[in-house]
Amino acid sequence: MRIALIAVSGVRVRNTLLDVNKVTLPGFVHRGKTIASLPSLGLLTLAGLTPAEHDLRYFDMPELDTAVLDGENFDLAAISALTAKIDVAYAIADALRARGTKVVIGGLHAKVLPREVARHADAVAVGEGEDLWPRIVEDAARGTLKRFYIEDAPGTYDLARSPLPRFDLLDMSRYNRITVQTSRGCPHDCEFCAASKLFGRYRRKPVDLVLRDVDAVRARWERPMLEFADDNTFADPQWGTALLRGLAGRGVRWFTETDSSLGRHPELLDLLAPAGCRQLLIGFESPRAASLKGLDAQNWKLRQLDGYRRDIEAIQSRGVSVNGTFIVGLDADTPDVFEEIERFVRESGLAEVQVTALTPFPGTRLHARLAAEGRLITRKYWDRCTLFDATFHPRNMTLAQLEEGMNWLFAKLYNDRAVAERKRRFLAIVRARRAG
Ligand code: B12
Repeated sequence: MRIALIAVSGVRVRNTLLDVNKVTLPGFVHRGKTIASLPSLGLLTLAGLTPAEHDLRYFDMPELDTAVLDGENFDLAAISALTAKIDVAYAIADALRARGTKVVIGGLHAKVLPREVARHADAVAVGEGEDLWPRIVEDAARGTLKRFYIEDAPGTYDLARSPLPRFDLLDMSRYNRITVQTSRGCPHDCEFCAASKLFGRYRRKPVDLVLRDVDAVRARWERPMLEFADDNTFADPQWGTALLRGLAGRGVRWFTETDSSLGRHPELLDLLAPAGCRQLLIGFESPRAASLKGLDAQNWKLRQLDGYRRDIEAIQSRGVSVNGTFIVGLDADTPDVFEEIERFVRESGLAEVQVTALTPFPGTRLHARLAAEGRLITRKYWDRCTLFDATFHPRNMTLAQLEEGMNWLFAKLYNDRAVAERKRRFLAIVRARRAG
């Protein structure tokens, strides 16, 4: 068969909460541009599980653009999409099916809303693809494709069986970063999290397999910049230590997401920079205790709050910058929370910051709760699941106050001076470290 792998990637921001002029602030746009071109690791992983007799092509299609498929006559198209652009995925699927190509759609949105997705696809992959895809390919080749392919035990795929993602399908000149996965899932259970639903239990990939993947990228690209497609890389410090030891000396630079507990593991911290770690994204979520209360089932984040500044300092003093992320619109957020976040960012010395609006992705506990409380603005708002759009009524402020607050905060955090000041402070730490 001729198989098209189509990633509906790129970023999407409709900006119902942000004044578009302010969003052109350089500090904000820079990160957006940096990540926007990432390819889909999910599809490259499935490609690694496809029998060699099939002919595979990979496409990034951020918008409907089936002209690039003209004259190609694919038998099967595998589409990977997230909630924010599921409408684009549907348009691509409809266009391909009209040409007689069989379409299978998978990814997070398909996992939680398979019946909606089935209206635009011949088959829907519900869950992690590694066990489903070989069955789909076999059935498609035989002409016996089923409507739904559902994983037997959700969120339990053993990462020790992970295939080598087919990085060779990519035109490397198009990408400034590549994703590699080292772990899946997260031990915390935050109400808003749209990933743990799919990735279930926290699982680590054996370090030798991570290194195999990293080496495959290195073979095609000198000194690559990697993003680990993880939810919480250092949740297990012992395995994290082994990972860092393995990465050291490989000449890679990388970025990943983890939680603030890393700041309390000195041995791990000392290994970060030598292993190529450039930046860690950490979800602090809020500097306000009341807003953190009940965010996760164990109140884990609330219990970390007092240590946040110390953790940031511990990590950054090792020459690794922290990109702190904050959520606005949490239930205990009042209109003065924006100033509180700005102050925390300034005083903590964070090198980078991201602020997003609380977003009830379908399938999350947050979505179920806000729907039950009658607080969703509309029943269906998938194209607003961007993290920068209004989707529900906050509890302790109006929508207008949320919008004004976000605009104020963005202007404060992302103007040239504020960005340069954060950079200057971080560079001073790095220089002092080199000198000492
Ligand atoms: C890297 C990344 C990106 C990259 C690349 C995305 C991509 N094409 O894969 C970029 C920068 C482009 C991106 C963009 C966005 N992202 Co993003 N991103 C991630 C991140 C950190 C890792 C994704 C990843 O590589 N995972 C590892 C691979 C192996 O998993 P996977 O892609 O899900 O694939 C597996 C299964 O889903 C399944 N599968 C997937 N597709 C298919 C298709 C078929 C046919 C089959 C059979 C199976 C299958 O099989 C795969 C193997 O098990 C995740 C966090 C996370 N944990 O997923 C957030 C995450 C996916 N992103 C998120 C968001 C919100 C966004 C943006 C909306 C941000 C924005 N404002 O623009 C945009 C989405 C816009 C769009 N295009 O729709 C949310 C999505 C929530 C949701 N339900 O939609 C996540 C979960 C982060 C979070 N916790 O909030 N993102």
